[in-house]
Amino acid sequence: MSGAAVVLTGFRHSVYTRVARIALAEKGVDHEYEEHDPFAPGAQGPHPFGRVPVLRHGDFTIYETAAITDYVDRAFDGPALMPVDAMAAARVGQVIGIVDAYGYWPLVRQVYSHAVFCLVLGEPASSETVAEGLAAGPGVLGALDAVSAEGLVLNGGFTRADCHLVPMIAAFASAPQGAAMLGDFPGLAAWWAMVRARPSVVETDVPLTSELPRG
Ligand SMILES: N[C@@H](CCC(=O)N[C@@H](CS)C(=O)NCC(=O)O)C(=O)O
Repeated sequence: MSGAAVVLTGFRHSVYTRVARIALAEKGVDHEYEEHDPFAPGAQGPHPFGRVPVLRHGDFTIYETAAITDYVDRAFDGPALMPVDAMAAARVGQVIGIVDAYGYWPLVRQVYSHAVFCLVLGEPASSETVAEGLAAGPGVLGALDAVSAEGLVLNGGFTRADCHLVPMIAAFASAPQGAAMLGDFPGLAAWWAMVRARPSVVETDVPLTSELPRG
């Protein structure tokens, strides 16, 4: 089964797609990539809730990014993306939960979208929305800073926690206000300074341009 074709459907500027791409890169999984913009009007994709990414492996289809990275880690050879230690493994799940439940919306959909993405694409942006996202930032960054300071994960040993957190922090820190706020959390800032140079992180960094393919 692990020799079957692997196809990732995603959107080039999607942080969740980048999570999956980082996991695939870390495991060294050869795969095809299909572009699908879930925000395009009338977009019909393979995800029943209209999101990306979706992974196919032969006849097996999986969506929800945490399930995708779990599957990629278990189904393919390559370096393990989960710690063996029970506490460290629990922290990985906690980081993914923080990112999904409390981080994605303010850091990405409020700050990054309205302070970076919309400006580059010439789409309407809301400074109120940026302010709302920034107001939520210290709570999220503080929780993650505490995890990195503890040393179980986000400490140099690359795990699914890093896969899930990298795209969110990359997007947030691409806004000047986000980069400034990240500097207030030294543990997390040091983690980001280290991890951003990693090959899987560099090769999945898609530059944002004003030409956004639709479809
Ligand atoms: N719970 C989903 C979230 C994925 C998600 O929100 N993806 C965004 C792109 S980063 C998306 O497809 N958004 C489309 C929309 O909100 O309509 C997962 O973990 O995969």
